[in-house]
Amino acid sequence: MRKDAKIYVAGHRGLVGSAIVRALEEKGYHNLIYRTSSELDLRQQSAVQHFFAEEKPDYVFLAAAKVGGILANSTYPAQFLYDNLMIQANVIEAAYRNKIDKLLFLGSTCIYPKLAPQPLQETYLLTGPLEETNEAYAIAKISGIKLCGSYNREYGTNYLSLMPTNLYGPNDNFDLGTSHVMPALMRKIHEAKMMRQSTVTVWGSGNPLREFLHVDDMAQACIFVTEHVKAEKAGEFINIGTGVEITIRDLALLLCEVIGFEGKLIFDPSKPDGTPRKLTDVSKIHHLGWKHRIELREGIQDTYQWYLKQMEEANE
Ligand code: GFB
Repeated sequence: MRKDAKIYVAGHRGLVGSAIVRALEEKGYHNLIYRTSSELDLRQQSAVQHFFAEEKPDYVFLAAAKVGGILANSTYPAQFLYDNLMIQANVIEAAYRNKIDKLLFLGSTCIYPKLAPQPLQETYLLTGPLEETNEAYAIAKISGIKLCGSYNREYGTNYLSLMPTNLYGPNDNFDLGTSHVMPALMRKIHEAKMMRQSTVTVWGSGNPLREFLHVDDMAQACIFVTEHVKAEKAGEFINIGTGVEITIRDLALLLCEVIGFEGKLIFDPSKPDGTPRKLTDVSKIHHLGWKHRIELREGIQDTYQWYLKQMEEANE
């Protein structure tokens, strides 16, 4: 990528999009373009076609998506399926029509079958039934992978798909009803400490295993792959993760330690556990030359500092 290449980051205000913008700017890319969702509704085909025809970007990072935690996924399946199908179909087709050099599509490891062998190798896609709590989202993301692959096969495009494990970091969604576990527990534990409460409620049994990747590592992976990997070398898609997992219970305990909360954890079995385990096999991305840098404790400390700063600014 030339430093003056015109790069469109779709979803630039979200967790991943904002990290990609930060990382691109740090690396000296200076011709970035973006639109808020009120300026450009990516679900509207003609608006997307018009935007691409006018701007003609060289590269596209497709980080715009309807996302959320386990409860949001199971409460709003229609929105998760429709919005994501529309966004990705419109952007991928507009990229093709406007001869974009390279497009990066981002999915999630929830595309894998619920009970797939662990760690999850890329070849396990579509080998079994999906986890029910996020089936709609997973079907949308599998369609996105297949869309990129089909355009590559039929039209010779260079569209790559990355499947990150559970991400966290600055600019995450901290709304307790719709967020993922990391921001939800960070907020709950912080608030319990401030209010001198003796307990914090953790959803589910605490037994599910998850793998967490700091979003700044994810942004580095996105840029690395865009700069160095061709779609034909990547295969259908590439897992991005740390290859290290932790139970939700131990994650909660680690958060308590970093935040400095000494109360007790209470588990709420009325909330879903979701998939029991989803550990990525990261050999493919390691083989291509990328590895994560930020370990979990350090990443949580960094995110908590960011969270405190946001709280301070909001109270000023
Ligand atoms: O992060 P999370 O919402 O999503 O939940 P998934 C992970 C685990 O943490 C589940 C538990 O077992 C939750 O029950 N958990 C404990 C909590 N306390 C909380 C809490 O306060 N809030 C939340 N949200 N969870 C999502 C998928 O799955 O992960 C998406 O629904 C996507 O499709 C995303 O793949 C990365 O890891 O279960």
